[in-house]
Amino acid sequence: MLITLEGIEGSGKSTLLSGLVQRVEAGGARPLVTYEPGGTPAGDAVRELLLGSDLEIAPLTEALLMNAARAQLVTSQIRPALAAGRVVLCDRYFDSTLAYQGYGRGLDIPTLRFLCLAATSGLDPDLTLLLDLPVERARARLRERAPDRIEREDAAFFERARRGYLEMAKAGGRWHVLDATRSAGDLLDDAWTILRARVEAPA
Ligand code: Z5A
Repeated sequence: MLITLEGIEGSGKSTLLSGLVQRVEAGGARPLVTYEPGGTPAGDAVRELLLGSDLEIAPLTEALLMNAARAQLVTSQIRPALAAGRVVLCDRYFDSTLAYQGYGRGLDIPTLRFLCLAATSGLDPDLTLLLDLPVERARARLRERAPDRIEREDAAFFERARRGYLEMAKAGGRWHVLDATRSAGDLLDDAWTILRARVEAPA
């Protein structure tokens, strides 16, 4: 079972993820917990280039690098964990590319979907939790932190990414939208209600 967390930065994904991991582990499972971009030595090197550098990186290059890190993560970590029957919890996945490089930067969505399909060899999440939060609220939470290369974009960029996520979530199915203005404890309870039956179901 592949579970992904999505949302703009500061929406509380990492906080929710650590709470979910505790609950999944308390049930006796040994989940793979990972993130994008990164999660492997090669992927983390690409992450440093994408987020930690001041390099000028064109939107398509950015999308390709995100997918290069993703291909490594899916091949070397996620697919083997799923094959071993483990639950995988991933902080961001290909929906981030569609939201940021697609809706945010304006790249062609079908082209991005093709790149993501190649990078993941068609592996879709079973369940995606979207933490939805107004951009201003999210930015206020991160005010103390030095912004990385992408976080230096203006609010309009993140508004487009947020709108993109909400647009994608209209598809329903694997998508569950959580109101991220709620407290971290309430969010964890909401998310656990959605996940519990699935991760505790007998194999
Ligand atoms: N990116 C991309 O463009 N394309 C792609 O394909 C992929 C990624 C995969 C990755 O950043 C960047 O790469 C990201 C998208 C882009 N760029 N931006 N901008 P990252 O991995 O370094 O960071 P992030 O994913 O954006 O997450 P974050 O900034 O660490 O935020 P978060 O995980 O969503 O939130 P948090 O760390 O859990 O919480 C932030 C603060 O809010 C913290 O002080 C918490 O204590 C507080 N918090 C958390 N929950 C709550 C609630 N419920 N109420 C109040 N306060 C809360």
